[in-house]
Amino acid sequence: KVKNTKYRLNYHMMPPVGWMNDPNGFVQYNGEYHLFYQHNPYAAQWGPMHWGHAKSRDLVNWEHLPVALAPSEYYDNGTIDDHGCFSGSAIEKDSELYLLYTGHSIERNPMQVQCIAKSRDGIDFIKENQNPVIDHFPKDGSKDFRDPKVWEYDNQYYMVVGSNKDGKGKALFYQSSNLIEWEYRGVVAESNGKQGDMWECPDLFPLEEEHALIFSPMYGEKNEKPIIIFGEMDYKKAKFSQGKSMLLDYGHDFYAPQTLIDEKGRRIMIGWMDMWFSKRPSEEDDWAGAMTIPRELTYNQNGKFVQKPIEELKTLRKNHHQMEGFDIDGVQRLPDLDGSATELCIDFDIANSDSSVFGLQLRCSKDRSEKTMIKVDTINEEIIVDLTSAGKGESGIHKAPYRSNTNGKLNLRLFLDTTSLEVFVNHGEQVITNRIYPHASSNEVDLFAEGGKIKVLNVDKWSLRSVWK
Ligand code: DQQ
Repeated sequence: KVKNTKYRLNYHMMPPVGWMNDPNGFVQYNGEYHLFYQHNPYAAQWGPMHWGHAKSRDLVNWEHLPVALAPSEYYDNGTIDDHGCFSGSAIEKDSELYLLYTGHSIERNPMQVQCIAKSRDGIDFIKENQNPVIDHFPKDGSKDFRDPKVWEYDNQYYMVVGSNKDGKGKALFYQSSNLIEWEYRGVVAESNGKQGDMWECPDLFPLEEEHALIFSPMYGEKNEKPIIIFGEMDYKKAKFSQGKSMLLDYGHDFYAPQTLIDEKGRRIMIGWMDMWFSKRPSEEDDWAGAMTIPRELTYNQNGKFVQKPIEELKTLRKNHHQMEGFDIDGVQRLPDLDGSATELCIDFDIANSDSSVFGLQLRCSKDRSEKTMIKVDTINEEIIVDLTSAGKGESGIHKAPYRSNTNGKLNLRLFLDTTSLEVFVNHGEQVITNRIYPHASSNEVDLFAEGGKIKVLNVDKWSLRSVWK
């Protein structure tokens, strides 16, 4: 059990105790959603990686399940995954659930190989006797060879594995008809020189007419913000044509996202809501790490790529409060909008306002010495999340570009939880995710406008209930 619940989240997935990083094996199996994750059950720090496990009927209410994979003991001849079961994915075949993961062993050369474990009930997993199913990186890769993501397309199984060579991050492409024997097909995509020298957790999937590739890039020892690239996938030539790209999230605490396709045909992504270099005050309470809310990846009516909080999150809402048509000039405290676990949806009318910097102060202490600021800078067209006075966590300033809609309006939808803030700009055109660690009593909300007034068209606020009690 955790020592103290003060930093525990209300409606985000988090480990029962111990450490959590990347989402793994995100899949719908027998109608239920399963989420596995990189987990150290014994400490609040990264260590020998296990696969933690939870399931859900709606991606909102979760049930923790026993650890699905653990590193195996070390024998004289070495083992495949004695230093950890690293990230990977899941797929169903002939009613069985297959987990594909990276066996990590620092005493073996090569250090990382790809492995399989199977289950009939989705709870107990048995590692395959044939492991590793890929026992060496190919000529285009290196000893960093990890995070297999598998999918089915035209009755074949495909897989991308993250790697690097010659200073470029790469997605290595494999094909199989049975999930056990894999043929190496080549480098399906690689860094254009500015997208990292190592790609972790690649995920390649169809998205409406095109395909999309997401990955978490490293630059030397430093992990950076995950990227999405849109393009065409040629399965015959084993090539992904790399078109437009963008950051998936502009915040500090978002890494290693993974997607699934569900029975409704939705492409849903979840990410680790933390980062390798984050401060984690909850470690003193014996836990660390959480997942973002699930986001549907789709296109809006103007054909723009958006990340939409999934519909099911609306079942968390209680105590609706609405405010319509008012101006803010200076700083104004709005007691009806307060709370530490809330959803706020606000429409601003920029075209008919004269303030060029406006926004919100959330998780404010009574005297405003502690606060998490969201500023809209209409001159530089930027949304700024300023954590300088946000409490114990990271204290950076995080900026995302935005375009106000053609009619000069801006929508912000905010998901606040005890120790997190996810900002969706213009219905998911940009997202900014951060962990914050204010005092539990810092619950006030201010709206502010500098150098003139801002017209607020509408505010909806809900308290969000806890799924963990
Ligand atoms: N985390 C895992 C690796 C992956 C990294 C190890 C990304 O498999 O590359 O815990 O955060």
